[in-house]
Amino acid sequence: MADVSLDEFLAEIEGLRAEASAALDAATDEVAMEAARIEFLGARSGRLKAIQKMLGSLAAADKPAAGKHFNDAKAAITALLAAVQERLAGGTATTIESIDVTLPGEPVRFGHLHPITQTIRRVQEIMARLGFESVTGPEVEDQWHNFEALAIGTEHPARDPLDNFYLAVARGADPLLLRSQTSTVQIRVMEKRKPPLRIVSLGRVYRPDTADATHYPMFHQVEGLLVEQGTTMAHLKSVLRFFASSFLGGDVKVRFRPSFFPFTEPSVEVDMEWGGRWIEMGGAGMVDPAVLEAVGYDPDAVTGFAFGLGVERIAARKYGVADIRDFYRNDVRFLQQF
Ligand code: FA5
Repeated sequence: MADVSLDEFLAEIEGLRAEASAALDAATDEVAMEAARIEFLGARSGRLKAIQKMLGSLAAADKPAAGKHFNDAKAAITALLAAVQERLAGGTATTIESIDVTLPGEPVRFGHLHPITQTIRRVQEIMARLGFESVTGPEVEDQWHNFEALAIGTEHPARDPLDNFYLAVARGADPLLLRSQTSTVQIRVMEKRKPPLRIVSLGRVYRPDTADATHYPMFHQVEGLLVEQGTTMAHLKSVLRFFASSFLGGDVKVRFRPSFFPFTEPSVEVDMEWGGRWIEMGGAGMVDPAVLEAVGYDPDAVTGFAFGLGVERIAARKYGVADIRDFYRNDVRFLQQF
């Protein structure tokens, strides 16, 4: 027969734990703390020791549970003692270090995508709604893709070394270059795929232009290409108008001015009117039959249109930026506005 029931034992333990906690909390100096330690944790006559002896008087079945509670209580009182020791060692410092919840918090600063990256993604989204798939091409190009396949012959001034970044690396006899336009991607896609085609390509291009408010030696273009049966200039204008209205918001007028590009016929300059001002955004036209032939398409079976716009120019227009060089000055005060 057990002399002590489990309930009695547990009540004993809880009582001791509460008393120890109160005594240690109240200890304001080393002497009081040491007295509490001896009273509760003392190895010979501590009160915990006394309770431990009671364990022997419990029924065998209750011993594991009782033992566990005993160990928990001992660990808790020991931890409390360590905390009091730390509190007393730290002196008054601990009270002063407590947190002043009335102070304003430190604001967390979030970054965001560069306005040109945001513009690129937005353009891709808008064009996707018209079924234009986003594709990319290399920035280091050969002369076939940058010029020849686009009907820009050897004598054309656009190939002038002063107007291009030619590299000291050649493929065959022709030096490679940093592409001067994204029209290269038109060729790369048409060489690999059969019509119908709707693609859009946004990426960096390079020209040794002197930097000013509307020019930068590295800039981005958005190239669009659609090749399908029965395509006309009217489709081109509708797509550009939809694009401009979606991108800039509101009703944007699109104007074509006659122009010349070796790879489109007819060719036009694309101006957009928004907020009362006309701005040149890029070039466009119907894909020249010579280009369709160069990539193995039948110009009698399909027609297509292509356009190329300056991304910095359309971004500047949208955000009211007067000088595109601001996009590349890395001034956080400027960039965080977007
Ligand atoms: C072209 O590059 C043609 N590939 C566009 C094209 C595509 C025509 C498809 C027909 C069919 P252009 O050289 O005009 O065209 O350049 C197009 C646009 O790029 C310009 O209107 C302008 O918005 C932008 N651009 C040109 N040079 C710079 C520069 N240095 N810095 C910033 N933007 C520029």
